[in-house]
Amino acid sequence: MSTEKLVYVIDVGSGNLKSLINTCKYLNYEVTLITEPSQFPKANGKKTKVIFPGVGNYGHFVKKLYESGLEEPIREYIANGGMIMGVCVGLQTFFKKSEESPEVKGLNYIGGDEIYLKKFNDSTKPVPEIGWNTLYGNNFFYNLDPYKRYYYVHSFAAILPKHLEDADEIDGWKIVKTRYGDEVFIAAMWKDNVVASQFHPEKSGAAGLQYIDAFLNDKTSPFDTSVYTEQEKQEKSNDYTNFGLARRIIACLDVRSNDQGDLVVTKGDQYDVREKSDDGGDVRNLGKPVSLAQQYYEQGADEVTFLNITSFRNCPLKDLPMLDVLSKAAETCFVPLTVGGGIKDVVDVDGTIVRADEVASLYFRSGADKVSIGTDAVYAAEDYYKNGNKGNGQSPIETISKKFGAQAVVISVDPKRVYVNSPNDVKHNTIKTEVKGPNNEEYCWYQCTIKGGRESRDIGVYEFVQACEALGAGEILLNCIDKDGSNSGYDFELINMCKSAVSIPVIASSGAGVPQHFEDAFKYTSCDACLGAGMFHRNEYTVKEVKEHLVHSGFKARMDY
Ligand code: 1PR
Repeated sequence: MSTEKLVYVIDVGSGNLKSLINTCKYLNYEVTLITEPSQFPKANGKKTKVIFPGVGNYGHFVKKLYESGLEEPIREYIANGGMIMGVCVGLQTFFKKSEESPEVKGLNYIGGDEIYLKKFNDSTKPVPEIGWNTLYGNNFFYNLDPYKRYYYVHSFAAILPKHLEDADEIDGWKIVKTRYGDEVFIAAMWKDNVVASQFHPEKSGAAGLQYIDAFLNDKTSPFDTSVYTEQEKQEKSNDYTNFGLARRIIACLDVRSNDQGDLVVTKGDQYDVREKSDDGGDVRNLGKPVSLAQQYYEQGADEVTFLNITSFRNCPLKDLPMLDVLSKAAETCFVPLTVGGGIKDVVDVDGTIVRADEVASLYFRSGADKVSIGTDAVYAAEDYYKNGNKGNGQSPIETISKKFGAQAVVISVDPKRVYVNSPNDVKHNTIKTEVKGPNNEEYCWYQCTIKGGRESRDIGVYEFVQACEALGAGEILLNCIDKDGSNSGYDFELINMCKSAVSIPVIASSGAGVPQHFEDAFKYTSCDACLGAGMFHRNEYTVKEVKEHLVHSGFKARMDY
């Protein structure tokens, strides 16, 4: 094997490792993992390439770096001129400190006591920043492009003080910036043999692949933007109407075994996934999960979500069917992948208890970026209120969030609308609705269900999502059983109620039937992303058509795929 085609990847248990390995392999590079100092290569100028990926909690990550004895070898490698690329928390580690974990010391290559990792202001925008943002500045490098979008998922960033927002260089580092709402932060930085990005290039589609390829092949110049027409520049540029983020479109695959035992993508009407027939009907088969995921990636889906909808049935851990699906999909889909269904403490066939964070870890190691929790999140929220608005530290939300970061924990909620005559009739948060009930009721609340809508619980969505946010969730996937599979558009009242309850991002789901429904959701609610399923699986519309519709209607969408 020629040494030029080898890249080393530092492995301190980071969640995005598998995705980075996949991108390097896709770019025809062999990958060698570094888990201990002896495996560190000797710096040999441009010939040695090391990638330093990080995700999740800064303190947890940096502590693991020190514990594994890799801090000194990294410093030595850099001092000797070896090429290294930091990703996300990998970039953050080059700063002196982070508000996230003040007790932990970073490598301190840039920023000193003035620029370090600070939490975004969540009173002005959703935090974490999750989605596709642009870059700006006057000092681009490594094929980075101001007209492309890159994927971010983080609550902390090297936020620049106001007087430095126009800077293109700091402490001898070239910097490229990103604006998220009212704050500007360092998105990428380059000095000599070290380059790093806050965004995830391994999840940034073609734009991210170009950047990693440039690093691996020493193409230090910026992308040549003269290839764009003025109209293309206009369409691709950022107008900051959505804090800087493109309108995010997610394709969702509900996966289960059919009666023949094959794993298929299905889609229900109000969660009933069987064909209508007198004898019960077969499970609807709308395709194979991996090939559909690939198809949606190519159509420009900004994320793909897989839900194992029969996860309440117990299954030996090693046979978890979605592990293989994730692992294959992650080989060619370079956008964020979420997996849900069965993220809970499980008892394996031999009686061993496997904790939810270990189950989640199996998925992350297979290529998932986020896990979504349904049923167990409802139990956790109920316990939270019983416990005087406190977590017990043991729920899947808490354990996964602590280990992998809040951004990796999505809560998938399956609510049903319940009508009441007056807000005083129930203890739950109600709304005055424009869609009156069967007996002309003017109020409703949204009741949480578990086990795919099979069981209703005594907790409303408003209270539920607040508990989940407090326990450490990073995003809400807001389904709606009444609207699911109806092709009649999203439930705006539900979305607006949920948005008013939390400051974490909310994904609108259930009811999309035509591109106009996505536009309406972005127009009439402040949802952070829209998810669609049936209309894509039935080939009625492509993801690309939805995005073109949005752009035509004046919304910014990621079109560079
Ligand atoms: O409870 O943590 O094991 O997770 C189970 C997961 O499976 C939950 O996320 C739950 O929402 C999901 N689920 C369970 N049963 C069903 C079902 O359909 N019978 N699917 C189900 C829920 C919701 C969306 C759906 C949209 C958009 N699916 O993902 O695809 O409603 O559809 P549309 O655009 O066609 O209207 P746990």
